[in-house]
Amino acid sequence: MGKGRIIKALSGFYYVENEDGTFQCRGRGNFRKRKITPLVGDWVEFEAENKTDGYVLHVDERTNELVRPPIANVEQAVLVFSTEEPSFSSLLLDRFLVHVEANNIEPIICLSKIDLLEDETEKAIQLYEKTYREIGYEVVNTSIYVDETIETLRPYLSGKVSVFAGQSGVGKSSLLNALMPDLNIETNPISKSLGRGKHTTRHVELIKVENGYVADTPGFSSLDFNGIEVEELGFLFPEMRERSKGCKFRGCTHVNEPKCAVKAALELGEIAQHRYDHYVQFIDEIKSQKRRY
Ligand SMILES: Nc1nc2c(ncn2[C@@H]2O[C@H](COP(=O)(O)OP(=O)(O)O)[C@@H](O)[C@H]2O)c(=O)[nH]1
Ligand SMILES: [Mg+2]
Ligand SMILES: [Zn+2]
Repeated sequence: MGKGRIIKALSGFYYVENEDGTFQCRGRGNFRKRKITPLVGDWVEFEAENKTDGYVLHVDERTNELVRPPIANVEQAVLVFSTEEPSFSSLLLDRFLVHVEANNIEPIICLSKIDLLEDETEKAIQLYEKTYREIGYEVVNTSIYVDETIETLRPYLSGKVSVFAGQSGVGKSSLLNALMPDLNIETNPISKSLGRGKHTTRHVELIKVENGYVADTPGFSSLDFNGIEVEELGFLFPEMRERSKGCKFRGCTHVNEPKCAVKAALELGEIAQHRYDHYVQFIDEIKSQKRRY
């Protein structure tokens, strides 16, 4: 009997790693009947007489579980947003941040391709950086052509399980290659990546980096607000979460209620207007999603 973490799942096998090495295991016979599906990232109990004939006996409780990619116990998400090509979208960033917060995952905001940053957009980007830092988020700037920026990102991956998330073309795969040159993950020039579907078999795997792990597939394929309630949304914006204690009404949604501490902070400029606007937009989306089902 041993304890370990599943780092890869492929063709019915689970690859469990611990300090003694990696063990190829099958799921225990009754898992199927009990509807237990071990996931990459799971902590498990297993038994193995050798490195290739093990059995996963028990799956520990998960801190979270992503559906696509199927991976459990993710601790950190590196949210990659290019400053140019594609240009920076604070709306999309806020959407990602809400999902990360809802899943109990620590975000790192990575502003990529800073070598392409134009003078006209630089000011705006710096202002965003300041806003997000003040909220309490970590922000790093990267360019795959500037080694020092890659080295600033590296320590953040230490000792954690991370996923890289973000729009297609922002440079996720390129960043992973820059961090771990042996990986050779395929990257796509933007113009060619559109349209043609690739038919490579995908499996999820955790790759060791900086005594942590990185999932080699992008996290969060779906960004709808399924499962997030209107009353909950304010708690997923850290700058609102703190201030909502000062609202007159319990369960204040910070939209039309009087004596709202969040709106007061907005008036004072302590909460960024774009963050609040996106919050209101997400509230509307949640409400119209509810109406549809
Ligand atoms: N100028 C510049 N281009 C980059 C950078 N990182 C990635 N790219 C380019 O952006 C395109 C998309 O990169 P890729 O890593 O495939 O993005 P992904 O879809 O997020 O995995 C490729 O043509 C890369 O060469 C960067 O830091 N600077
Ligand atoms: Mg990629
Ligand atoms: Zn309020």
